[in-house]
Amino acid sequence: MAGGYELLKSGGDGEVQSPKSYRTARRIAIGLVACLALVTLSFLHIHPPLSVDLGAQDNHDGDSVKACASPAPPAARPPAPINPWASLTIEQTVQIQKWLEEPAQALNLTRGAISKPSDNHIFLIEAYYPPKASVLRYFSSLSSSDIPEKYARVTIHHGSAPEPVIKDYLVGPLPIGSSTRMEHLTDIYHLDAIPHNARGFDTRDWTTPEIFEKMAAPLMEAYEELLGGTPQGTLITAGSGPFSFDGSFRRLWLSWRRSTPGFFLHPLNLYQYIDLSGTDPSQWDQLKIVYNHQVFNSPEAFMEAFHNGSLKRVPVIDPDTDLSYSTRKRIGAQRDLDHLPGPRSVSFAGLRFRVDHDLQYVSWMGWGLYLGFDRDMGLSLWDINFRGERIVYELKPQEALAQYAGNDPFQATTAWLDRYFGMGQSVRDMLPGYDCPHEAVYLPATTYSVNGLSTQQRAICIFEHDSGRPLSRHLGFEENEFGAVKGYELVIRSIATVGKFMITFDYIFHLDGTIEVRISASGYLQAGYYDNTQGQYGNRIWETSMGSLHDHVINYKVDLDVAGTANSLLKTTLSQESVTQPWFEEDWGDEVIQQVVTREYIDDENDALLKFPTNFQGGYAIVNQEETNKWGTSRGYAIHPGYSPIHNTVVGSKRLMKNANWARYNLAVSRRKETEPSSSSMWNFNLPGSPPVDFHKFFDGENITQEDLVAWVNLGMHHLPQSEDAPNTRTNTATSSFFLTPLNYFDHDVSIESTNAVLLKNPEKPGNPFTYDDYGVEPAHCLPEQPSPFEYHPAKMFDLDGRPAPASSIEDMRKASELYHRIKLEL
Ligand SMILES: *[C@@H]1O[C@H](CO)[C@@H](O)[C@H](O)[C@H]1NC(C)=O
Ligand SMILES: *[C@@H]1O[C@H](CO)[C@@H](O)[C@H](O)[C@H]1NC(C)=O
Ligand SMILES: *[C@@H]1O[C@H](CO)[C@@H](O)[C@H](O)[C@H]1NC(C)=O
Ligand SMILES: [Cu+2]
Repeated sequence: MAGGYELLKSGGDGEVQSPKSYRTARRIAIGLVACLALVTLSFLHIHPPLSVDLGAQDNHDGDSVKACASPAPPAARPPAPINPWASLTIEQTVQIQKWLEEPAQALNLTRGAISKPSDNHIFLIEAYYPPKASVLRYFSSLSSSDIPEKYARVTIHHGSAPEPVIKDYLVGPLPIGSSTRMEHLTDIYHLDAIPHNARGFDTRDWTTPEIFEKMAAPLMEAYEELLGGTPQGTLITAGSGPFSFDGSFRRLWLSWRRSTPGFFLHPLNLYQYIDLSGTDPSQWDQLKIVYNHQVFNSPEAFMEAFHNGSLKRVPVIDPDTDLSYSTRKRIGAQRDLDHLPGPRSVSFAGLRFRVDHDLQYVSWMGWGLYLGFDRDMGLSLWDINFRGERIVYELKPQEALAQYAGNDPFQATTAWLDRYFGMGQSVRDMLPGYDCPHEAVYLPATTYSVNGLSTQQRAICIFEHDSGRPLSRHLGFEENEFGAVKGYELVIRSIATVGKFMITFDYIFHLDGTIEVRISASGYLQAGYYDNTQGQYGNRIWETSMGSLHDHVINYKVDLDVAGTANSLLKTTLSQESVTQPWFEEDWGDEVIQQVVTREYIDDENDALLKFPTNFQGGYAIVNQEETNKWGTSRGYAIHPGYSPIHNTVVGSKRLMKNANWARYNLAVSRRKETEPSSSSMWNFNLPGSPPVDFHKFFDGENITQEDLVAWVNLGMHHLPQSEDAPNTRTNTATSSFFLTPLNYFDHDVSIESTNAVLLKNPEKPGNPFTYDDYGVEPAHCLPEQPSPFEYHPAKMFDLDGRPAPASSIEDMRKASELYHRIKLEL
């Protein structure tokens, strides 16, 4: 604001400004005072006399700067008094846990935190979403007898079964009562039971003594000499995945890293392939060791070569080497004026969005929606309405893959599917003022793990911001042509940290009915060990570190309901034609080459595995053929590519096969089914050959014309890391988005309804300023509340009986957060 705005002065002729623009100048001056006040607010508290000065300024002006209204959001008016997608409360979860542990259920359970692979334990308890039909019935009747029954999904590791296996169960109806039953949940999977070798992620795998004894102890001497450290000291290890092809084994490559801040960027060149199959750790084994491109089939062979002088060695890095390139500590000279805090956004007239904290319902400018949150993928959006019509029933991330390349066994075999690790479970509190603006409203989320329940108070943030550009504008001279609509947007955000890497999930609502779905990535790379054989697979970023080439692809479920649930898939193609017309003169000839649009409906689901056309000549939309706008055009919503609309480069890798075949396309459209709720599952990661959810099986030749449809849309990035990825990847280019945007859905652009807009009128006399109508919405000014001091708290933990648990140690917090990237082998 203070950034150099000056009223235009017309030459040096001293022309008198109109009273209106004079007032504007005064307003700006007052605003400037308010901004300065902001900067000095903390000071003010200690030095009251300053505020007297401020008051004096105001009195001088004739009206005083009042304190702004509290930035709390006004109460929301959800369409129903319940959220059908609400997570289970801690009490509900504990009640289910106790019920499952009753002898009547005969599950022979051991509590997760003390269980061994050969025990039965509960891996997950969470809400299971009700069928769409029952939710829609309830929303249209709002009769309490139509409230959908609540069910939980429970995952149990049956480690003590003769054939150890993982099973998912439905438990309900809830609350637990005489009618509560438990049934094996199979109809949403393409496998009856999940092989135990593909079981859920558990950091306690690394506390098993056999891991240290068999994998690390025999190599101790070599670690010190070749890597310059020991597993108890300056080295840590990391595991790559997937761990299995079809569940017949559980094996992974370990690679070593220096234990230093930003250890992700300090890989070393020793790799060990280990076998952790089955539930008996005494059977676990070490299969291969690779050091500096030399391969050994046993620790004995490796150690023999190490001792007999035949091992080709790489010099160990000097212990005094400065490793700080991988830290986030500020370096360099301070830039000009960077000692001042930058601008911050303040809603001077109070927040303009409504939030129901308990129901997790949000509304803004004609939009209304419910939020959900789960272990696997975190935040999801439900029943998204705009101006009284449902646009989207469900908008939910499904899976996030990252497939690497390299000339070493670790990078070359890594193909993460992050749902396995629990992207929702890996959400931590946001940094207020940094991750979201100061006035953002935060919502909590609670997830279940074998170690207990964890609540993040700031899992989700919601804020409105000024995009800084008008949504529409025109300069004109006919009446009512000249004006602009401000480009305000509502953002709903959550940030998941999966090991090394953060994904910011944004849902951005626009005034014209557009929803922008965007991800941005940051955090550390999974760096590879650099030597001169690695150039084809990335860029060198340090002495012995490289950024390894990889693709990210993130899949979303978009259940659009465009003017109802009967929808079709419209394909639009832009191409070129030559036409001759009688109306041309000989000068140009009678042939014209021009663009032409063709439209077709894709009827067959098998033809709905789609890529965007070259040069984006055309695209795809979900339309209702039976509902037209005023101009007779079918009402639709387009799936409009945004930034980096890529799909996976690699097809046919054994490590990403049937478990992620959604990643081959930009988008795909299938008939919506309760038995196909998701394109992936947490076990898909470790079962590329026979996954529980095989996306291609959704496409079985059904007619998708005027049916309830789901679009499965991919975002992503071809990530060829560079030296500027150190210390962390930057969100400005590591970003991807798509838009759901009205396509002949309305008769005209509805953002013209906005009163945060201006309409100009020609001056009556040449030289006078334009007059204008601001619809009575003038910039407000007041003294904003002082931003809360920065604070950050660890997650609140509860044990499986619902009691507050003692605060986690930093080591436990690290284990839960750094996953397979920092395995501390325990002695
Ligand atoms: C219960 O599980 C334990 C392992 O936790 C196992 O040793 C025992 O045999 C199981 N009991 C039954 C009845 O299956
Ligand atoms: C050293 O040990 C390796 C691994 O067992 C063996 O292949 C090689 O022949 C040995 N070399 C000498 C010189 O003994
Ligand atoms: C699909 O269904 C629509 C509407 O019922 C029908 O017009 C069309 O012919 C069907 N397509 C095929 C290939 O059966
Ligand atoms: Cu990346």
